[in-house]
Amino acid sequence: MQSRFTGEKTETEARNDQTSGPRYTRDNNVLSLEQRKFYEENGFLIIKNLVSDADITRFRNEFERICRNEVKPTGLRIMRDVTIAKSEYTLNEKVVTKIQDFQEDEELFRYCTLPEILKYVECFTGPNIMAMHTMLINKPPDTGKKTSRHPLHQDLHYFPFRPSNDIVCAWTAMEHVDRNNGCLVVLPGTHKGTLKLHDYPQWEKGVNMLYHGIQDYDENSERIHLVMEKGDTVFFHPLLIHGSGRNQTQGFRKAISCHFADANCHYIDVKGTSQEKIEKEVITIMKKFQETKGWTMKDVWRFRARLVKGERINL
Ligand SMILES: O=C(O)CCC(=O)C(=O)O
Repeated sequence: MQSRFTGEKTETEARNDQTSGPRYTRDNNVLSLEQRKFYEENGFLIIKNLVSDADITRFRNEFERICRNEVKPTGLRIMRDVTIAKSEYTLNEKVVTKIQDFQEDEELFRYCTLPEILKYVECFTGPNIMAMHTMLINKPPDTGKKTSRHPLHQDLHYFPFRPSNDIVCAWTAMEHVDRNNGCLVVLPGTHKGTLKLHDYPQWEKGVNMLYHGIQDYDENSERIHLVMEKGDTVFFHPLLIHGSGRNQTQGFRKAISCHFADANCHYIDVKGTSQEKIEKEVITIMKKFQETKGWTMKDVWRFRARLVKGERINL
């Protein structure tokens, strides 16, 4: 296999051609052999106590300012839970389930530039790093309708760029998370599979916007619930099947995350693939939020993407 751009094999292509040895991590003296082996086999890796309490307090304060409408960053999308989306119109922290695309919010975007985060990201993406997709998730107490669940999915379903092995998500717990407040649940090793068909699950009491789930996965697969403390960060592969359960507490479970990609990744055309439907849905939603007439999925992603280290290449 050869790079379309230079005619030579890229590092990723060389790694992907290997029949043995590491495919998902790079040797840059940050990860121990044991950590690399764990990610290679499982598709995720938790680094304890990575983000400071002071930074998490700053992210929390900025989130609250956004919820109070005191700051309105360009491009930011505010999502509400399906059970409260139509009943409460005043914006406040209790109706917001998630904010997406905070790349224009200087304070929140600091998360994507933290040296302690990028140091690990580089182990998966290499030195030229793009921040592609940002979220602060505020999982609300479940109203009894189980809509606070996030169905099992693969993040690659939402992404029109490849190769998948050069993309990684960093997800940082902003407080203690466990099964009670709906921590992440992962199916270890599923990053070695392919992208599966996704659609809205048939949940009786409704599903949140864009919460697509995998239709067929092995019900007997091992599941790991990621119990984490404030500041702990999990790095995971975009094909890893994951989701999160109901929040059965009265608190709002918060996490901040960013998907990073090697700037050498390239956009793909999703027409005719299982991602075509999500492309149409995302574009329709974007049109409601800003002037994006005639935009393709690639335009949407170019608008979101920011260089955080090295050189901007294809994305
Ligand atoms: O934080 C969560 O509950 C799950 C987030 C997630 O998997 C996603 O937004 O893709």
